[in-house]
Amino acid sequence: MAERKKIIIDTDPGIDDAMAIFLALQSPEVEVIGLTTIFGNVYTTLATRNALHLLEIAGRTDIPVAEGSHVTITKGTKLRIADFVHGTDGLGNQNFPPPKGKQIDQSAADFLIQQAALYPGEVTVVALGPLTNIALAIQSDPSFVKNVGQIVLLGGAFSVNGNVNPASEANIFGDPDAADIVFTSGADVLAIGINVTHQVVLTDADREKLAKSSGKFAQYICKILDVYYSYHHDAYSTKGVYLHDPTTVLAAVDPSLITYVEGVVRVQTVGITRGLTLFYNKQKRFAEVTEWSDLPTVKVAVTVDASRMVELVMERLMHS
Ligand SMILES: [Ca+2]
Repeated sequence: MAERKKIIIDTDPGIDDAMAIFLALQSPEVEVIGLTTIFGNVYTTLATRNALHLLEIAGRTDIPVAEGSHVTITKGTKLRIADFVHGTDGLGNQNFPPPKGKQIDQSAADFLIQQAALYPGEVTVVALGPLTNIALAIQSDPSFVKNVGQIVLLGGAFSVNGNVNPASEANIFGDPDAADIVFTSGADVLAIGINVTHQVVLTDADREKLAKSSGKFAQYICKILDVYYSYHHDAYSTKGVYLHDPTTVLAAVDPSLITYVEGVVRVQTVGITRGLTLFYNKQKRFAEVTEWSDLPTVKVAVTVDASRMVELVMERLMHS
């Protein structure tokens, strides 16, 4: 068997984060070598607690958890926390007992830097929350960009409306300055935006199937899904939920499930369009130097094999 792809999941669990983490642990194509935590769906302290809890549920306390930043890259402390989407505990208001384990002493950024240096070109960072930790790693170690294999991130709304407001997607909105650093860093970045993840829907019928399965991950996920379903029903009138984070994990597990285009992405950091991701396809050579000129390109996902993705999520959560 080919060597498994090493991945570190940067996460703010989060209901779809929980699904994504379990999915990664159930995917023989990848080896999860660590979790790093960030604010977003919940504050960072709770994200760490939830990450430890999820690994205990999975029986994978061998995987280290490194705690990430409590503030944005510009030291902002007014964070946008999406607990109204995921429950005040981030996991569907289930009031799980506190985890027994503890995070490691290293910070998330230091852990990312260390692992990328230890396995140059081999570590894929799957970023499922605001990009603060990744930007900190880029800023504090000039060799991180070259050492890291790929950064597959959930972020952006490319040619569609955002989900925080018409301009901005939640993870980018959480720390737009960090996102702009990551997109322009020169690292191998693959962005999965909500233009793609909104095509990957777990329907009410899928959920019933999950509930009937005896798989331990399927059972756990069905317990925490209520809040997430009600939010989607109220906000989008959909009979199902978007699988943002699982889609992003699967793009790392099997890149053939998506297609992408390449270009330069900049992030608006101020004003009413703060958090907007703007993709330049490089087709026109502008007469003037622009804020997109001479910057490294990134990959932006455009299509997805949604039915295969949902099938994989179902299979892997049920057979656990
Ligand atoms: Ca997330």
